[in-house]
Amino acid sequence: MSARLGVAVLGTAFMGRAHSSAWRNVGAVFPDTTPIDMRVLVGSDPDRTASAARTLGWQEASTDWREVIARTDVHIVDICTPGHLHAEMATAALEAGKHVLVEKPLATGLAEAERMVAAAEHAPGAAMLGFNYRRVPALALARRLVGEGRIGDVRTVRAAYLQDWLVDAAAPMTWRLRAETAGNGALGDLGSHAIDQIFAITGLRATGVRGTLRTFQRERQGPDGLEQVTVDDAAWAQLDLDGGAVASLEVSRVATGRKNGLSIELHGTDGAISFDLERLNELVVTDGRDAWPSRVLVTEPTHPYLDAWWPPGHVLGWDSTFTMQAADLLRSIAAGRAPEPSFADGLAVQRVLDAVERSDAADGARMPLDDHR
Ligand code: SOE
Repeated sequence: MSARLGVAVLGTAFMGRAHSSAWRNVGAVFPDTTPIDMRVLVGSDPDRTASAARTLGWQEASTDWREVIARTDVHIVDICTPGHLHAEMATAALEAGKHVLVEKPLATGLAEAERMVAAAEHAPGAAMLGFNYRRVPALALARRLVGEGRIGDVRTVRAAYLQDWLVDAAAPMTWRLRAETAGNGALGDLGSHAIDQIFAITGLRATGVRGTLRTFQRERQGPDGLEQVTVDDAAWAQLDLDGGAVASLEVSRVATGRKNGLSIELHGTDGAISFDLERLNELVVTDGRDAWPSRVLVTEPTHPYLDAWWPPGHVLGWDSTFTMQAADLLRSIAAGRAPEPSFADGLAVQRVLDAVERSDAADGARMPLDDHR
C-alpha cells in the first residue's frame, strides 16, 4: 500500500457535500484503496467554509484555492465548483502535479474543454471527470451486458433526465441559470449525464446531432432584482450514433413531479435493457428477442462494485456512487492507469452539447460530428 494521499475539495455546496461524504467513507467500504487524509475544504465564504469543514469531516478550511493546490500535503484536488471555474482550477492543479477529479460537465464550452484535455495529456497526475452515474452498479452491469453482446446490436436508445425544481416561478436566480457560469442549463447539467451513459453503455459515439432548447421562464429574482435566465430549462436531441443506431434525449428542470428521474432504455437486435434512477438497484432485462422483460435486483456480489458493500438484497443509494467514484480514482492512481471517465470522454459529451446549441440556433438542422474521436 502506498503512502497516504491528502485530498482537498474545492466547493462547499451540494456536490462539495456529496464528494466529502465519499472521501469520508471510501476507506471503510474499499479497504484495498490507498488511505487518504481529508486535508482541506475550500469555499468562498470564510465562516460558512469553516462550519462546513467541521460538519463534513475536514481537517482545515480555506478560501484560497491557489494556496491549497500549492501545498505538498495535498495530492488530490477534487473540483466541485460552478462550471466556469473548472478549467482554471483543473489546469492549475494538473500543472502543480496533482491528481484531479472534476464534477461534470467538464467545462462551460468547447474551447475550455479542449484546453483541459490538453492539460490532462501533458500532466503527470490522473485526471478524472465526475460522471458519478457510471458507478451505479445497475448501469455498470448494463454496460457489461451490452459489451458482452447480450442484447445484440443496439439500434435505438431513449434517454431522459427530468427534474422539476424550476417549475416554481419563485425559484431564485442561481449560477446554474447563467450561461457565463454554467455554460448550459438542463442540457449541460442533466444532459451531460445522459449522453455520457449513452456513450459508455453502447461504446458508440455521435456522428450527428439535432436539437431543440426551450427557456419557459426568462426572468428570475436575483440578489439585486430581476435577472435574465440565459440557459435552457429543457432540451431535446436526436443523436445519430456510429453504425446507424439512433438515440433520443430529453432533459428538463421543469418536468412537474419528477425530482431526479434519469431513465435509459436500449433496444438491440437480440434483447433490451432499461434503467430508472428512481429504482437504482434494478435493471430490467429482456434477454432474447421473444423473451419477457425480467427485473434483475443488482445487489449480488458478482455484480459491479457489490462485493465490497452489503449482503445480497441490501440496496444502495445515490450517495454511494460518489464513494465508488472515489475508490476508482484511488485505484487508477495506485495502478498508474488513466482513470475513467477521462477529460477526453467529457470533451466528447461537450461536443454534443455544443452541437445541440448550434442545431437549436439553426432551427433544428443536423450538425455533423465527425472529428470527435
Ligand atoms: C442538478 O439539480 C443536479 O444536482 C446535478 O447537477 C447533478 O449532477 C445530478 O446528479 C443531480 O442534479
